[in-house]
Amino acid sequence: MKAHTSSAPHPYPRHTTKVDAAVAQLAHNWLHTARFLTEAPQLQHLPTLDVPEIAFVGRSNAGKSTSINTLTQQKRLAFASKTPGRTQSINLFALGKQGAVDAVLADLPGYGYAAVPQEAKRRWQQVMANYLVSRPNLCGVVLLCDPRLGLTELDEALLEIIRPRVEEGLQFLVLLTKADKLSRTEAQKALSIAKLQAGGGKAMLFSALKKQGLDDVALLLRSWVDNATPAPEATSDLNDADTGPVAPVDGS
Ligand SMILES: Nc1nc2c(ncn2[C@@H]2O[C@H](COP(=O)(O)OP(=O)(O)OP(=O)(O)O)[C@@H](O)[C@H]2O)c(=O)[nH]1
Ligand SMILES: [Mg+2]
Repeated sequence: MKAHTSSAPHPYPRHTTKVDAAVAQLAHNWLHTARFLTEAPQLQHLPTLDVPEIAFVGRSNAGKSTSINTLTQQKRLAFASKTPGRTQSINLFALGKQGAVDAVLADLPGYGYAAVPQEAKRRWQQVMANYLVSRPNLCGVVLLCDPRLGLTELDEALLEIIRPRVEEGLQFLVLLTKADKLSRTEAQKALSIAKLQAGGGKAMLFSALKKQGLDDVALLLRSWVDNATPAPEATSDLNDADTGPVAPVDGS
C-alpha cells in the first residue's frame, strides 16, 4: 500500500481517543442503514413524518447526491451525475436500525442550472423555498457549495429564506465539496470565508473522492438528530405548504 504523504488530505479518520473513534463509527453505522423511502415531485407528495429530516440543498452539480452516497456508503442510493440537473424530485432516504425509521435525509434538486427554462426554474425555486420554510420535521440543512465558486447569489437567497428558522434552532452546515480540487492553502482560505458566511451555522470541508470530512459530518448529523425537538403542531399541514406566500429563491 502506498505511504500517505503529509501534503495530501488524510484519507482515514484521525481520532484523539478510542472513544472518539467508537462514537464516529456508531454515527457511520447509523448512516449506512440508509434506504430509499420515497420520491416527491411536489410538496404535497411528501409524506408527513414525525422523525427529524435533514435536507441537502445547493446549486446543481455541487455534489449533493454524491455526498449522500458517500456518507451512507452506498454507490447509487441518490442519483449522481456529471450532467447538472440530474436530481429532479425530492428524494427521501430513511435512516434507522432494524427497519425502524429514526431520521430522514432529503436530496433536493439543485438550482442555478442555466439550461433549465426560466419558468421551470422559478417553479422549483418556489417549491424549495416553501419546503425550507414549512417542512415541519426539518431539523437541519446542509448547503453544499463548490468552494471554487463560493456561495453564489442563489445560495445567499437560500440563507435568507432559512434565517428565521435558524434563529429558532434549525441546524445549518455549509459543506464545501470537492475539496480534493483545492490545495491545502486554498481549502483553508475557502473554509475561513465560508465560516464567516455561515452566520449561525457551521462550515466544513468535504471530499467524496478522498473521503475527507466524513467523520465530522457523520457526527454532526447524528448530533442534530439526537438534539432535535419534535415538529410544532402549527406548521404540520403539508398540503398548505405548496401554495403559501413564500418568496422564491430568485436569480438566474
Ligand atoms: N472531484 C470530486 N468530484 C465530485 C465530488 N463530489 C461530487 N463530484 C462530482 O460532481 C458531479 C455532480 O455530482 P452530483 O452529486 O450529481 O451533484 P448534485 O449536487 O446532486 O447535482 P444535481 O442533482 O444536478 O443538483 C459528479 O460528476 C460527481 O462525480 C468530490 O468530492 N470530488
Ligand atoms: Mg443530485
